[in-house]
Amino acid sequence: MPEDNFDRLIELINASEDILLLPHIYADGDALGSCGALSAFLGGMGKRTTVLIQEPVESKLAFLPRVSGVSFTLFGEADPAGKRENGDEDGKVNDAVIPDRFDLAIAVDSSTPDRLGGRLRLYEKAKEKARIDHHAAGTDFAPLTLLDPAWSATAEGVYLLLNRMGFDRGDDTPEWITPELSRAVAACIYTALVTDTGCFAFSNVTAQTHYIASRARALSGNMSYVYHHVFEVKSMAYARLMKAVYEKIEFPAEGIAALVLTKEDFEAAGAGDEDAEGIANVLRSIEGIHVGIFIKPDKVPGKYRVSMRSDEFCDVAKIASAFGGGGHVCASGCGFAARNPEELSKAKAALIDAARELIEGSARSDGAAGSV
Ligand SMILES: [Mn+2]
Repeated sequence: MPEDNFDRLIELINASEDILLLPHIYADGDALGSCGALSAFLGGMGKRTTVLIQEPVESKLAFLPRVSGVSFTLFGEADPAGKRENGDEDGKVNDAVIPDRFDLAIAVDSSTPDRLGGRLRLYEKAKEKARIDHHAAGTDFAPLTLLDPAWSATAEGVYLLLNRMGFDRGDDTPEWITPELSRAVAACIYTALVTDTGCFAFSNVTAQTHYIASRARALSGNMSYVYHHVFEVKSMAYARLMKAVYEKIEFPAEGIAALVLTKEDFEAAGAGDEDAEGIANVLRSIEGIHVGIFIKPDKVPGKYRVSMRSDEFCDVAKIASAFGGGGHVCASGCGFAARNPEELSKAKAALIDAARELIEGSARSDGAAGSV
């Protein structure tokens, strides 16, 4: 990325009055935090900004508007009259409602145009378009892009951009950037970093990540609530579901934990798919377990989805691909159909056999690791 892309984007921002910020669909902490930081800062400059989101903000990130003062506008509810008069069949606002409104649209943390969902039309209608991102794999869909795959989060790029515009410059910080404004921007950036790095645990973390986090923390004050809300708080339905999880975990062979949750388990807990997030990791987190196999019902009746997790010792992507799925060495998945409990047990047994073979194979190829 040419360094002067920063300057070109700053020129576009300075020349714009009305700016559209678009996080990717199913916006995460980085997408929303980066947009929140940009929106707070640009708002402080006197720009009109709209952060247009495709779905309601996840409850774990609901604190962001409170700490940043930024409101997120839900696409489809941007104009209730428009929704009625000009809505698509699915009830969402179409672009006739906001025609040619924006001087500048910025796609944030979005690696491909698809990631903008139905808002792509609004992006394309803006007079000027840009993209800020950190995904190495993606499409170069914007006329101007700020992207560095070495950034742990898009928010690193946002910090570097805003820093050039006067943010966090110590005594040289312009007066219009008040401590309150700095606090709001910093809280958003810090949230983005915490979420995209798994609390600074992932391999994407660099010295620059820690530097920016340190600066953000210095400006924002205590941010421990981010960890609490994003990683610690679980839904009540998750808690109820966990009773079933611990009752039903099986250890069919050394190093293997297997779990089947049925439609009835979900119904009894009042839980949906979103409440089952992280359960596969629970299996892997048990001491001595190399492979965790979590089977849950698919939305399609008679079908099941399998999430597998492993330690470094086993490549569960091998099992997943043998069963028509795919994924990564330590996290992969597949699906199968089962019309009755017998077929479900058979499929589970086949997966367990595959895991057993995988563990035995790994033990043979690395004798010492076998006893880990
Ligand atoms: Mn990101």
